[in-house]
Amino acid sequence: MTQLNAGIIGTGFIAAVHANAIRNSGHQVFGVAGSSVESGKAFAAKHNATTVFATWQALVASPDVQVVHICTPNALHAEIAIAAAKAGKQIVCEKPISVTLAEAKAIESVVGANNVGFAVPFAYRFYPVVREMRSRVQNGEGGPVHLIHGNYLQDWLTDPSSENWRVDSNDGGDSRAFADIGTHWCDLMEFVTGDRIARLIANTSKAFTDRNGVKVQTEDIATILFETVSGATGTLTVSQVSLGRKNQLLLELDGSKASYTFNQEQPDSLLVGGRSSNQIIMHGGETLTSADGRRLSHLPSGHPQGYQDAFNDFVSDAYQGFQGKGVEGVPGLVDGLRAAALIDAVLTSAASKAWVQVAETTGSSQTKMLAS
Ligand code: SOE
Repeated sequence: MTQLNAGIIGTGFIAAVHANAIRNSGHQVFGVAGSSVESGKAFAAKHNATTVFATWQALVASPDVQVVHICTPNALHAEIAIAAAKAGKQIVCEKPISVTLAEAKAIESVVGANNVGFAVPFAYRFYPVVREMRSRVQNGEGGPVHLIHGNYLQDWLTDPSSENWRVDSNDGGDSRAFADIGTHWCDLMEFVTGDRIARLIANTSKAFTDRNGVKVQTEDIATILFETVSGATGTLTVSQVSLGRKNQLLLELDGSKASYTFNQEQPDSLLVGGRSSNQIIMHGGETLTSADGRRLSHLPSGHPQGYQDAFNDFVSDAYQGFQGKGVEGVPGLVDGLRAAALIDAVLTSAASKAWVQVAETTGSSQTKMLAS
């Protein structure tokens, strides 16, 4: 594997996670562009980046940068991704890849025309027990899945005075909670089951009508009922105002022979439910049955792997793909487009209070409203 030079645009929490993952997977944090030269310099010093670029445009244009990591507010993603694709760069773009489905399709068109790699950090796919869950569900061990349920709950926006660019639809887009974290849950569910949400009905709400004297335009909460292509029914609750839940992505799949529960706040174990007994499967080469779960178990059972470990493996596998050694399971542009279609469907349904068909992102780009 050749060491690649990465350029990171953005200097916030997730940019630091990207920097750690780039380094931990054997690549170089070559450059950074922040919202100011000062923020870039501070980030570069902390993450041993070689170069501080005055602007993201200069980073994208640099012949020394091979992979561009987009870690800015959502409203900038499409413009930067399109520029990076035109410059022939490999791209890692934070979710959501755009603030509209139309923008996502514009990215798809330019990325395809320039034949560059594109990965989206739906990194929860990279916990070993998630791969175990996927293997068991998709090999039929649990029987057909008839019910899918769960939530993604956080509490970091429960204080009405809490500030964040995501609250402003000009920076984050028209959806906040669902676009930010609901898309993670949907990606993980569809990745693990191999199924797809066919249609949904959504409700969104705000815990506070204004924050710091500014009228709130984006949702704190989304509740969704859905049906899948294979005929399963499901529910999802998304909230960033649920005190005590820090980052609780909970995915539960109920099949005719077994049920499976993954909780991101206890990511080392998978609960397998049965009629006569339940099992708790721990991560580890000696405890997991799936090759993928074992591949991603870097430490023996009982030595917890966490969020940064999963992110490291996301970057490692994505970079192998950028170098022509495609690894199955890396979330790519098609998954970013899928998330954009789901966001579009949730916003359309919440506005119309009707069931909507989730747009096929390989064909029509508009969500169709259905009679309920
Ligand atoms: C904030 O909600 C956030 O950092 C998300 O933006 C990430 O995608 C999620 O993994 C953790 O929470």
